[in-house]
Amino acid sequence: MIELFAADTPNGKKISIMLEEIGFKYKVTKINILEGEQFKPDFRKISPFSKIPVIIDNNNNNEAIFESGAILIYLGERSKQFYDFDDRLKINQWLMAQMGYVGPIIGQHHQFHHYNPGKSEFGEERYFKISRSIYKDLDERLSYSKFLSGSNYTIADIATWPWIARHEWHDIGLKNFKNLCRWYLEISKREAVIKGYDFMKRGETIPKP
Ligand SMILES: N[C@@H](CCC(=O)N[C@@H](CS)C(=O)NCC(=O)O)C(=O)O
Repeated sequence: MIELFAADTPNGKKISIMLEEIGFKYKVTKINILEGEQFKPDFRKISPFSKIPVIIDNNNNNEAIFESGAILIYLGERSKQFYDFDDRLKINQWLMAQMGYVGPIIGQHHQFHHYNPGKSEFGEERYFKISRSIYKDLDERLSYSKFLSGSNYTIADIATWPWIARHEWHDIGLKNFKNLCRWYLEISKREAVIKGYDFMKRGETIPKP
């Protein structure tokens, strides 16, 4: 059994989707980040930066793992799924690009454009512009590659997809990016993605482009 500590955010959904994909049994412990539960001393013992997601693997000496990219690699290695050893070099690049660029930039776009509009013209413009170029760059990649790291669906797609699933907040127009849209819709149809998307069991459905 895996215990998943998460909130209902793109970083949380990465892990619920992966757990659904690999078919590992898991239970969700909700961390209410709006009420500051991430700062409680017990949670900080397993999450040094007070962030979700974190997992504890009861089948591996209760190992606790933080950072969504590290968790995806761990689960990929444990399950031998979606993280093919021979494709590691490519998968790692697309995974790290998500962790270090796509997620943090779109996260800032959420902050300035969605949550706090009107507070900083500079912040709004900057992250809108870079998020738009992320859509464009992903679209270009997907014009000649079926999935991000190549012809197979991998943890790089699992890490990136939940961020694009927030496309309604972005106001960039997913529909205008034909290849990104194709990739998004193809992944949206997967049973594990549909289930993992609604891991908080609130009846959430995947937003259409
Ligand atoms: N690089 C981290 C980022 C995690 C992260 O930023 N989590 C957010 C929710 S999506 C969080 O816990 N925020 C609470 C806070 O910043 O206080 C990862 O990918 O796991």
